[in-house]
Amino acid sequence: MTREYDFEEDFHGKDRKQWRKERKQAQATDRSKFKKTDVEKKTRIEIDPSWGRGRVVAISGEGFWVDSNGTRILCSLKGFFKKEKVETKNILAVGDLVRFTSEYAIAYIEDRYSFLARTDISGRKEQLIAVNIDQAIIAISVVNPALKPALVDRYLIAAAKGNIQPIIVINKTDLLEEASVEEQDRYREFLTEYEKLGIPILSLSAEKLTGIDALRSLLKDKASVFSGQSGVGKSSLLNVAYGLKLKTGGLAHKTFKGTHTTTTAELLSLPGGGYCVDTPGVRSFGVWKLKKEEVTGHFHDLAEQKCKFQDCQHINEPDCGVLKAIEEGHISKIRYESYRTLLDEAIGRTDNRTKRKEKHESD
Ligand SMILES: Nc1nc2c(ncn2[C@@H]2O[C@H](COP(=O)(O)OP(=O)(O)O)[C@@H](O)[C@H]2O)c(=O)[nH]1
Ligand SMILES: [Mg+2]
Ligand SMILES: [Zn+2]
Repeated sequence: MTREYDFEEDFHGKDRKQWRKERKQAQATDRSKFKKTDVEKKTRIEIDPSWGRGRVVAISGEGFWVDSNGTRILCSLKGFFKKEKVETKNILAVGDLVRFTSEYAIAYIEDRYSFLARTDISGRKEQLIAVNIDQAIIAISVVNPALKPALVDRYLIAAAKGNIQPIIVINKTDLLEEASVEEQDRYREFLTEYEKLGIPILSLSAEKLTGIDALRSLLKDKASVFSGQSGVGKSSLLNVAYGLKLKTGGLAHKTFKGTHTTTTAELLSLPGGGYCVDTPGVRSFGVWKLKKEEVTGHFHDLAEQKCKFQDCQHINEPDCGVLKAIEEGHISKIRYESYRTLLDEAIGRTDNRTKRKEKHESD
C-alpha cells in the first residue's frame, strides 16, 4: 500500500528555491507519467517522496482544504481524477489522506479504511459524506423532529457497509417531559428495540446539558461523523460539549429554498483529542444501491422467525412467522415498519414522486 516516508520534514525542511527547482524537474517527469493516464494506470501511480501529505478537512467552492502538519493549505485536484468515470459524485471527501505536489495539486489519495456514503440528490450517484472515520454518531430526537426509525436503520446499514461503528444519540430529551403518551411510549420502545441490537445509545439534551460528559468521552480520541436529520441538534451538542460556535437552527434555512447553499461537511479537531465531522443536516438519507439482501441481513432479528416459505418477505404470505409474532406482540411494530419501509425501497416499490420530492427538500 502506501510507503512510509517522512516527507513532511522533507517538504518543509528544504530551502525554498532549491525545492522549487526540484519540483519543476519532478513535474516534467510527472507530466509524461500522467499523459495517458487512465483509471488502471492512476491506481499504480508512484508517490513522489517530496510531495506533501495531509488530511482533507473541508471542501468548498474554492477547492480542498488540506491540513498538513497543522497548516491549512488550499489544494486543487489533478485533472486526471476528474476524467475517471465513476459512480461516485465526489472523488474526495473530508477525512481523506492525500499527497499533493509543490503546486498544491492533489495527486494521490490514500486507501480509505472506512466511509460513510449516501445517495446524492439526483439519485444517480453515490455521495461520500466522510471517510477514514471510526464511528458514526446517529443523532435523532423523539419530538421536533419526530422519531424516524427507518432513517436510523438506513444509517446503520450505511455504517456497516462502510466499516464504521454506529452510535445512536437521542437529543432533546428535555422535550419528552411534556410530550404525548404516544411519543413517550415510542421513545421507550425504540430504546428497548435498538439496545437489543447491541448498539450503544445515549440519551442527551443540549438544552439541559444532560449526558454531555458521556458524549465527550465517547468522542475522545476517535474520528467521528455526526449525522442525522437537520434540526435534531447536532451542532448544538458539539457547541455545548466543546464550547464551539457552530451555526444552529438549521431549519430556518427552509426560507431560502431554491438558493444554493454550499455548506459542506467539515472535519473539526476536538479539544482533548479526536476529530469530528459536523454534517449539514439532511432531510432524507438514502443508502446507495440498497439491496434486498442488505435489508434482510440488517433485520436479522426478523429472520429468526419460522415462516412457511424460505424466501418469505413477511408482507402477506401465508403462515408467516413474523406477521404472527407481531400479532402476538413478540416483534415490535417499530422494527417491522422500518423493515417494510427499507424493503420497499430496496425492491423499488417506493413511489418515485414522493421520493423525488423528499430528495429535493433534502439539502
Ligand atoms: N429543546 C431542545 N432544543 C434543542 C436541543 N438541542 C438543540 N435544540 C434546538 O434545535 C434547533 C436545531 O439545532 P441544531 O443544533 O441547529 O440542529 P442540527 O441541524 O442537527 O445541527 C435549534 O433551534 C436548537 O436550539 C435540546 O436538547 N433541546
Ligand atoms: Mg447543524
Ligand atoms: Zn415471513
